[in-house]
Amino acid sequence: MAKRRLTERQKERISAIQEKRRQRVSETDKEQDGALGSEQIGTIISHHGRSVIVEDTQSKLIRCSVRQNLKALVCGDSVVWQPINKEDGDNREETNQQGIVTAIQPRSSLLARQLPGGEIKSVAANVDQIVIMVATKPALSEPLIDRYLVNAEITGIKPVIIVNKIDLLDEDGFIELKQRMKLYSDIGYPVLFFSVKQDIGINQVTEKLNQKTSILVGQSGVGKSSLVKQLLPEQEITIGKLGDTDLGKHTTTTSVLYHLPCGGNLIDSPGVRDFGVWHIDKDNITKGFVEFKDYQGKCKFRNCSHTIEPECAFKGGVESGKIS
Ligand SMILES: Nc1nc2c(ncn2[C@@H]2O[C@H](COP(=O)(O)OP(=O)(O)OP(=O)(O)O)[C@@H](O)[C@H]2O)c(=O)[nH]1
Ligand SMILES: [Mg+2]
Ligand SMILES: [Zn+2]
Repeated sequence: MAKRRLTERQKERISAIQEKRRQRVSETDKEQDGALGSEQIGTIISHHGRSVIVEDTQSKLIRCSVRQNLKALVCGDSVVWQPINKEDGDNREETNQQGIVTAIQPRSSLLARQLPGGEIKSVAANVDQIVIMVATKPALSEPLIDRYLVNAEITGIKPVIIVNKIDLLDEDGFIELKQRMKLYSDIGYPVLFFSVKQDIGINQVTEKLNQKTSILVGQSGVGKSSLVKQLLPEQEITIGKLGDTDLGKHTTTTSVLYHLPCGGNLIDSPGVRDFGVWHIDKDNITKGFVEFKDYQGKCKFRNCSHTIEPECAFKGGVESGKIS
């Protein structure tokens, strides 16, 4: 589609309209302020359309709406919120709204992904670790693991790979799987073999989750919620059914942050088909592959595309078996 050029006049008109809208929003916000209690700190536990569940410092859950001028909040965000003081005849009980989020605290990290339409969607904030869950069913895909890893490296969040459902493999199948996953352990990523069904590997998993805030990501049906349920049997968590198609059914529809008994937090997230890297430019994608690090800047040509150029360090790395 050809880009439409806006004239200066049109631009001025648009920004005047936007400014007016901003003023209107802040006036409604001010009107509400009279009914608000004092400012408090909380954490976003989950997100439901325009409202969020905030956990206060006493572990109480409060349903809050979000000030319109704030950017999109995500699970794990630390926020400032104010309780709504109820007056007689107030029918807010029906909406169950108990507070308003008025500010976001600075984020230590933000995981985002690109939607198929191109839009960048924030996934979770303030996480220390990305737990990439894959399984023997739905089938394991290295390109998908790679895209998760690139996203993790670019965001600066440490990844861990969990391979679930090893109960479905026979001995030879397990040997083959371990060989495939060696690709990742060889370049420094922790790989844990696991089965929720047969209770294999849970100790190593808890050890990794201990005292950290982690987000569980991976395709639908790999068993993310099943792991959460195993760690928190008391919690009401819906587990999906695997159909004949071998694909999950997108059982989890919204991210939720859970507190772990071992200390730390675990965010369960909805399964996604893909975790696109299209929003990351070529140089940064290259940096997202840790095994390229030693070869960066060592090609004969400074602008080497690592495809057809002679004396390409990357291709040398592949030939010597150091890069897969
Ligand atoms: N055989 C086997 N099945 C498992 C294991 N873990 C989970 N499952 C099954 O896998 C299916 C999907 O599990 P969920 O935990 O709902 O998967 P999910 O990753 O949360 O899926 P979404 O919420 O859709 O993203 C369920 O039928 C589980 O019973 C396992 O270790 N072995
Ligand atoms: Mg789930
Ligand atoms: Zn090169």
